[in-house]
Amino acid sequence: MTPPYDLDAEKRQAALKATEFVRDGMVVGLGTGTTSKHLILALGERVCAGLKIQAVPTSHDTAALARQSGIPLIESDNAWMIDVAIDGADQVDPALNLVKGGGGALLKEKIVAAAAKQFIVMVDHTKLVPGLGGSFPLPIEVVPFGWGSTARNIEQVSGGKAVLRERNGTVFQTEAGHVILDLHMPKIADPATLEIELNQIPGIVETGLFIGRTSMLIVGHAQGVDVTH
Ligand code: ABF
Repeated sequence: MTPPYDLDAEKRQAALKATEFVRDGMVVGLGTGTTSKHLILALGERVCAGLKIQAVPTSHDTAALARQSGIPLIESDNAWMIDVAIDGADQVDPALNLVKGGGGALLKEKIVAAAAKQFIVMVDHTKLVPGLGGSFPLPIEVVPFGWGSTARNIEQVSGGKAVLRERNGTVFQTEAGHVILDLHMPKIADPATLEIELNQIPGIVETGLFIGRTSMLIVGHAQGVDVTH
């Protein structure tokens, strides 16, 4: 493959493939991001054609698009049993570990992935990396109180640089009212250990590391899709 790539087409192909794993009667976790938009639109068409599903959205944007597309939603305070959650990712390593949260929805995304019997990840080919970190910082959702102190603790544990996320000159706020620290590290040598260490720091709500959660990876590329179980 040589540039320029049609990454949106790759995402769409991956999303269309993912819809094949959604069947009548399922409760489906709907991810957030541009790849998930393709998924929601395609699932909406199938719902209009008679597919019977209920869905749990991972963001307000996803909920709005799902409603517009005719997909019935389950309210967030229900004790759902999710059959399959389908979402995008920012990085995927060879062990199918992920960095997620570039869009700021990592908390709901992880809750939904953790509640799902199966977690399907859809990406364009540029998301595949030999190791996590480097080109993409690790998003970490933290409570606003004492965020500077939390950032310092994160830097001590990781050896990286934690940067408060801003959008259009103001501090980015998540749907849960938290802030995001983007942790820049040249390489995350041991993602599983880093996740455990970060989770011990007070103030951290959730990290964008998704370790050992991927049941299936669908990668879009110029010639079609690759599926890895
Ligand atoms: C969500 O959307 C996030 O976890 C991730 O940041 C992003 C994936 O990117 P894309 O817009 O390419 O689907 O899944």
